[in-house]
Amino acid sequence: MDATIDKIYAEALAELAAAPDAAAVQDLAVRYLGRKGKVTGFLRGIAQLPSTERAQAGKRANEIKRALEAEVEAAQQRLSRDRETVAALDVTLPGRRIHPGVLHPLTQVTGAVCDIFARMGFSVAEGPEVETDYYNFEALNVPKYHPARDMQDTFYVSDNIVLRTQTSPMQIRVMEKQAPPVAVVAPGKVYRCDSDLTHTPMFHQVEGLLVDRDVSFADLKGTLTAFVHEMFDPQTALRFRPSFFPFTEPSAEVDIVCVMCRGAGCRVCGRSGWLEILGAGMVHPNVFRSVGYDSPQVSGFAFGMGVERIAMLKYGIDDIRKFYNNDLRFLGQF
Ligand code: 2NL
Repeated sequence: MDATIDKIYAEALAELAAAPDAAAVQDLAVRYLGRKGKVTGFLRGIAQLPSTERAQAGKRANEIKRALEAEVEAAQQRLSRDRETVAALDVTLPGRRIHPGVLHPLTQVTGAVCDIFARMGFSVAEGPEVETDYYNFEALNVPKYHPARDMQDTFYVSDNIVLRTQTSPMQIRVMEKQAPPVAVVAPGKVYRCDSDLTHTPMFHQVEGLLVDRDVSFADLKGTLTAFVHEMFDPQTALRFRPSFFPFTEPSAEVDIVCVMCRGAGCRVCGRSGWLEILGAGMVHPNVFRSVGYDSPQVSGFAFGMGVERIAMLKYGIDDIRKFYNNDLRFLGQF
């Protein structure tokens, strides 16, 4: 007799495992545990059994009834949970696009310039954008009457305080703290009262300074040639033109062959075939005097370049304002 109830139980479990949905489980519960169900029928039949078998069969049948009820309950819960999950997860929806950020092109170019000089042994120094008249002009041999000091060209915070017009003040600070040899680049924001197609009141600069015994103009030429060949094409031709800065003597401006026309002459280079990319020279003895360096004993070169200009030439960008519009279609290209 026990064999029969165990068979019913095995049959019910097999059907339960195969039940595709909650309705099938409900149907199964009725057929086995309902008033006319197989398990209920078996329990009723126990009364007809010989009295010796009754207790044993009743005990077993009740165990199985409770076990099957628990299995049915568990199956119903599992199926209703699955249904909720399906409702919450629509696998046909398109995925959400992830927009990984990129560094601003000017940040990238500033980093690339500093990296090239770092590989040549320069360290990197950053400092304040608000400076005293002394660090921005006086220590750099910029005389009182020089046009760069004019209100038209410089943002004055007060009589003595300016927004730095170049990052050289940082290099003055380095020389004040450190005895030669010195090899440093100073990247950062600078400010000039100027605004048109190629000028913005705030722009970015990288300046460089190298001081040691016996530093010559040839060292300057070699260092800047290596820089240009790393930053642009290794074949890029460059030339040094005589120029003037109060803080260097002699001074030069450096041109590279036009990246657009390769020297033939075009709109970008004003038909000259050359593009100016930086200014440089041998550090003026008066600058060394300001920081207490022994001028004939040490010599050095310095240079300064506009990051916007380098980036415009490198990427062929025609309008400086594109760097500041924050148009992601532009910024996302770098
Ligand atoms: C330019 C030219 C230049 C320097 C910057 C410098 C710094 C020290 C001493 C001497 Cl501490 N010179 N800097 C020298 C020559 C040119 O910048 O056209 N910048 C955009």
